Amino acid sequence: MRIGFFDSGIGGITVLHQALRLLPNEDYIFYADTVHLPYGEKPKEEVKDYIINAVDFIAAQGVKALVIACNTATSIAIDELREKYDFPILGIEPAVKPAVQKWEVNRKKVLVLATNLTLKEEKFNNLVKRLNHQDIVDCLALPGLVEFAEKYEFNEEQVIGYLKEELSRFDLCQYGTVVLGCTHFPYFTNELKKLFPDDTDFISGSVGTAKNLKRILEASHQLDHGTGDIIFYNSGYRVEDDYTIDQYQKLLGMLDELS
Ligand code: DGN
Repeated sequence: MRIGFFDSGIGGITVLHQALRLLPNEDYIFYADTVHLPYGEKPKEEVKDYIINAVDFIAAQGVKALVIACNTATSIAIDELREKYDFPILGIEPAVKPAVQKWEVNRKKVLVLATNLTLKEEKFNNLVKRLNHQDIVDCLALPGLVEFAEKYEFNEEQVIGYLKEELSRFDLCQYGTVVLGCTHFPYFTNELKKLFPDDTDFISGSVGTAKNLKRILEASHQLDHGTGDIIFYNSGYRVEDDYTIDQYQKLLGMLDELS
């Protein structure tokens, strides 16, 4: 059986990329809710409905596990989804915990970049509270990066201009770790790196999520002998045209180069 991956758009590919590295002998379904993206600026209840409909569709295709490869969707719907389905459902959350642990060593602050919805949600705010370090964690929503990614605009100059403006009110030298708390953001790691001091760390939850997925499949003896084949769906429709499939594959290639 295949493993499902879900995001509002191409962000989920950054998590799928990590899974393909760790679990190359699995086959996958990648579902992007392209009709309803972006999720990050919409009302929570509306987005929750989109997520439930999408996951209903994915479940109907038959999957042995599902990765909600979207921080926004994880923060607003993961508990409900886990109650509804009997296959394992993994989420992704801003990697604040390892970032705060780095503060213990370098005494430099943490900047969390995510969508507005993720940053507003209880799940994220409780996590920061539990770590008891609200004083060293700053947050910034960057919806523009989701837009750039979805238009396949990885044009460095434009992206850097946007980032410079959004980051202008922060003293970037005070940060030791930047948390990429939206799965669309790793595409822009190089641009972000240009703006922060050289020793700044950039971390996302995608490696941890892929490791968890492997651990769960191993523990339940569900590892397969597949070929890394991926079936793509855009909002309930199987993607069959070569151009779009090629675009998705190119993104995986681009991520190979970034890492
Ligand atoms: N990629 C998603 C995330 O990780 O939060 C959301 C992007 C969006 O739809 N705004």
